[in-house]
Amino acid sequence: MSRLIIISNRVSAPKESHSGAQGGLAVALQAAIREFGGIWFGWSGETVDHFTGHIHFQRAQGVTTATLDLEEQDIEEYYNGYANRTLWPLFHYRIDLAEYERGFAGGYKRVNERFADTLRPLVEKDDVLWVQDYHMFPLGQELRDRGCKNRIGFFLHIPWPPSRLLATLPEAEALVETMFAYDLVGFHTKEWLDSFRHYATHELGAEEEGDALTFKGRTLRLIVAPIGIDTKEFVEGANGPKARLALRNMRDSAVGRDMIVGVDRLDYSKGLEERFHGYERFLSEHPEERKEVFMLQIAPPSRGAVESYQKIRTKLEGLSGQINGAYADVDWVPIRYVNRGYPRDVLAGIYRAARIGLVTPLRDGMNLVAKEYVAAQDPEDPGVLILSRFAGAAAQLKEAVLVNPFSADEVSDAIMQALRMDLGERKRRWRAMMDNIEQEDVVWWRKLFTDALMGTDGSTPIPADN
Ligand code: GDG
Repeated sequence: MSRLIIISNRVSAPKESHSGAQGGLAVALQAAIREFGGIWFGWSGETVDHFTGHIHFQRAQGVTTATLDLEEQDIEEYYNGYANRTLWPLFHYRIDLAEYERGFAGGYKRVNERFADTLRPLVEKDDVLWVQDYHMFPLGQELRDRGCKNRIGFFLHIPWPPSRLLATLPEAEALVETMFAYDLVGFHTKEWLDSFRHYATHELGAEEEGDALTFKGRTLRLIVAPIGIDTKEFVEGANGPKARLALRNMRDSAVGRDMIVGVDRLDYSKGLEERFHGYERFLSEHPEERKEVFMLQIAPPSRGAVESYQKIRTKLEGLSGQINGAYADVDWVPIRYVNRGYPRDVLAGIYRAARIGLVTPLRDGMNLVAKEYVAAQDPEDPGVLILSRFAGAAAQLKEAVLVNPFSADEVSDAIMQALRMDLGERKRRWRAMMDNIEQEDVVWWRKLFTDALMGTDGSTPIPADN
């Protein structure tokens, strides 16, 4: 059997098992490494003065991780720079925020070369490699340039932008060309896959045949593989003691009011500003509802070294203050805005306490919060998910109340619709969404991809050195 080598920017080693400490993706990838043997390879999170290529090996609970330290300049140019100031905004359709700097592009290439240089000697003949996400687009090509003939797959966790937007990136053509180093490329939705295919065929001139694309003699296969959550673990967590305690505390503090919850990394792609405006529209249009509801927005800060993240943070602080200033009363505050993270099982209890899950990204590869909110609900009295049409999750969770997150009116109407929804309809919609979340969980996703990559899904196997 082939070993599986997973490569991503950051690596998650298994932690001592106390429930809900780790996200579903980390657990699923660790399980894959346990099943196939192999390594999880990536950046250690540490910086050093001079890059040495020294690899830190660790083994915990049957999972080997191999990590590298990078230089401060690497992190500035590759991580804070090209990954999070160039690619992230562009791939979330925000070319107004995307910064195109040669220095970033250079640092990004250098780090991918460093990854390839250090990883190459670890790769054995029959290993299968799986590269994760936008930090590592050119890694496959760098490995091929170093003689690596193994099967290599790539999965993109964020959207793929329309060709006309991607074309604004100076390195667009070169970047897409390097994708042909992979044997298999996966996306969360058909929409993202189609955008990639459009660029490859229309701008690059790749040939299309079924789910395969060929360019300059190399063929890659495309696959839609929507990621799920660790549903069983999450439902168990939601029924566990910590979640129950959190649920009780939330209910006590809600004093009979309906809670609307949002949980997001503090990121402009998550549509928090627009969400606040939508909620404000609801408050202004329905004065009779004001003290009947409140919104809890949990938003742990992320990528604080990047200016656009500092700006969105300041903006949201101002906006939540403004809304609270305009509407609050001595015994009621409309928005509880919290800039910190909570343990997963506490989150589960909070989700369950909420009558409405408000998930309104402007653009999102998938969005796991939407799935977690549904999974945490009480089957006998489930809450309502309001979900952006522009999240990848909308392709699966069709029974959510789907909204255009840019429209304050639609968000406001959806809140009203959710508050009025009777138990029968809430249960029917919840059951339909839960069926999907149970079937297409994170293990299903992982198998879908690795089976396709290893050729064990009944599709024509990809020749190892095509
Ligand atoms: C990228 C793509 C895609 C949030 N606050 C806390 C906390 N979280 C957890 C959530 C959820 C995760 O973080 C966020 O996942 P998302 O999917 O919503 O978003 P991204 O971080 O942007 O992830 C996305 C994903 O990759 C997977 O492919 O779905 O589209 O952008 O699990 O629960 N967790 C804890 N405390 C918090 O306060 N413990």
